[in-house]
Amino acid sequence: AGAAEDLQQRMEQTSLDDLKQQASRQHPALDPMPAFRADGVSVIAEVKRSSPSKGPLATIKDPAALAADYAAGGAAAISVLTEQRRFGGTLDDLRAVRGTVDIPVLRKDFITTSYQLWEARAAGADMALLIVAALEQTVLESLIERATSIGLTPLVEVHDEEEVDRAVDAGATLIGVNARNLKTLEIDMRTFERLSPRLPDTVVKVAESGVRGPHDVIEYAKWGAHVVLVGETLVRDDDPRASVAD
Ligand code: IGP
Repeated sequence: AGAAEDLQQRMEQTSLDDLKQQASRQHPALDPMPAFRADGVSVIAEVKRSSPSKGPLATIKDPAALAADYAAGGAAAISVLTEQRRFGGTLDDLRAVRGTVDIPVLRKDFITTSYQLWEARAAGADMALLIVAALEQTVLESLIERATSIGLTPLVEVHDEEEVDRAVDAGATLIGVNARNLKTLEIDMRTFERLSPRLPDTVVKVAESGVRGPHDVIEYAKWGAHVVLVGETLVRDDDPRASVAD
């Protein structure tokens, strides 16, 4: 059994109509873009229990408390991994975080269907991740449109030149360059340096993965990042609140 079966099971349990009902009871989605476009580099702080490369990263007893720490440290948004099999996350984690913070929340998962976008909004997410490498162009386009019509801001993830062009062509305005190669899981921050000039000035640029401390944030900012997304370093931190503030 894999992620596809998990999704299948959720679809049997909760109809699309039910999700739409739940979504209509949520507060309207928050728009992260004004904060991202403001001066200075913004931080998206991630709730990440495990990773496929390293296994369990930290015992997160209370995702909501961790997210509250991130927010108190000045995070512009919270990312919640909701993928169960490789990252140990759930939509319940996202719901818990949503109930606690009043900044935008990103659903970080392998989203391939509009059902998953509705799940995200029904759980209270404001943003959803779309990974270009996992989606055909027509599907990418329709998911960007659908996300936007639901009120979600799509964060469109790329890893090479061709994917940058596909993201831009599909109309993405928030684009994340993942320094981690999803096939080899190796991290190379210079992927962002290389791809950043290829992104139009109108796009908000997010540098994803590989941040070990303030020095790396400064490096990404120097290369043109408006936003950095930090997971492992923060979940392992004894004082994530102070580290976000740094
Ligand atoms: C965070 P890191 O190196 O700070 O833990 O990385 C984030 O970029 C990473 O979790 C991530 C990810 C993804 C996870 C980026 N894109 C896609 C799962 C799926």
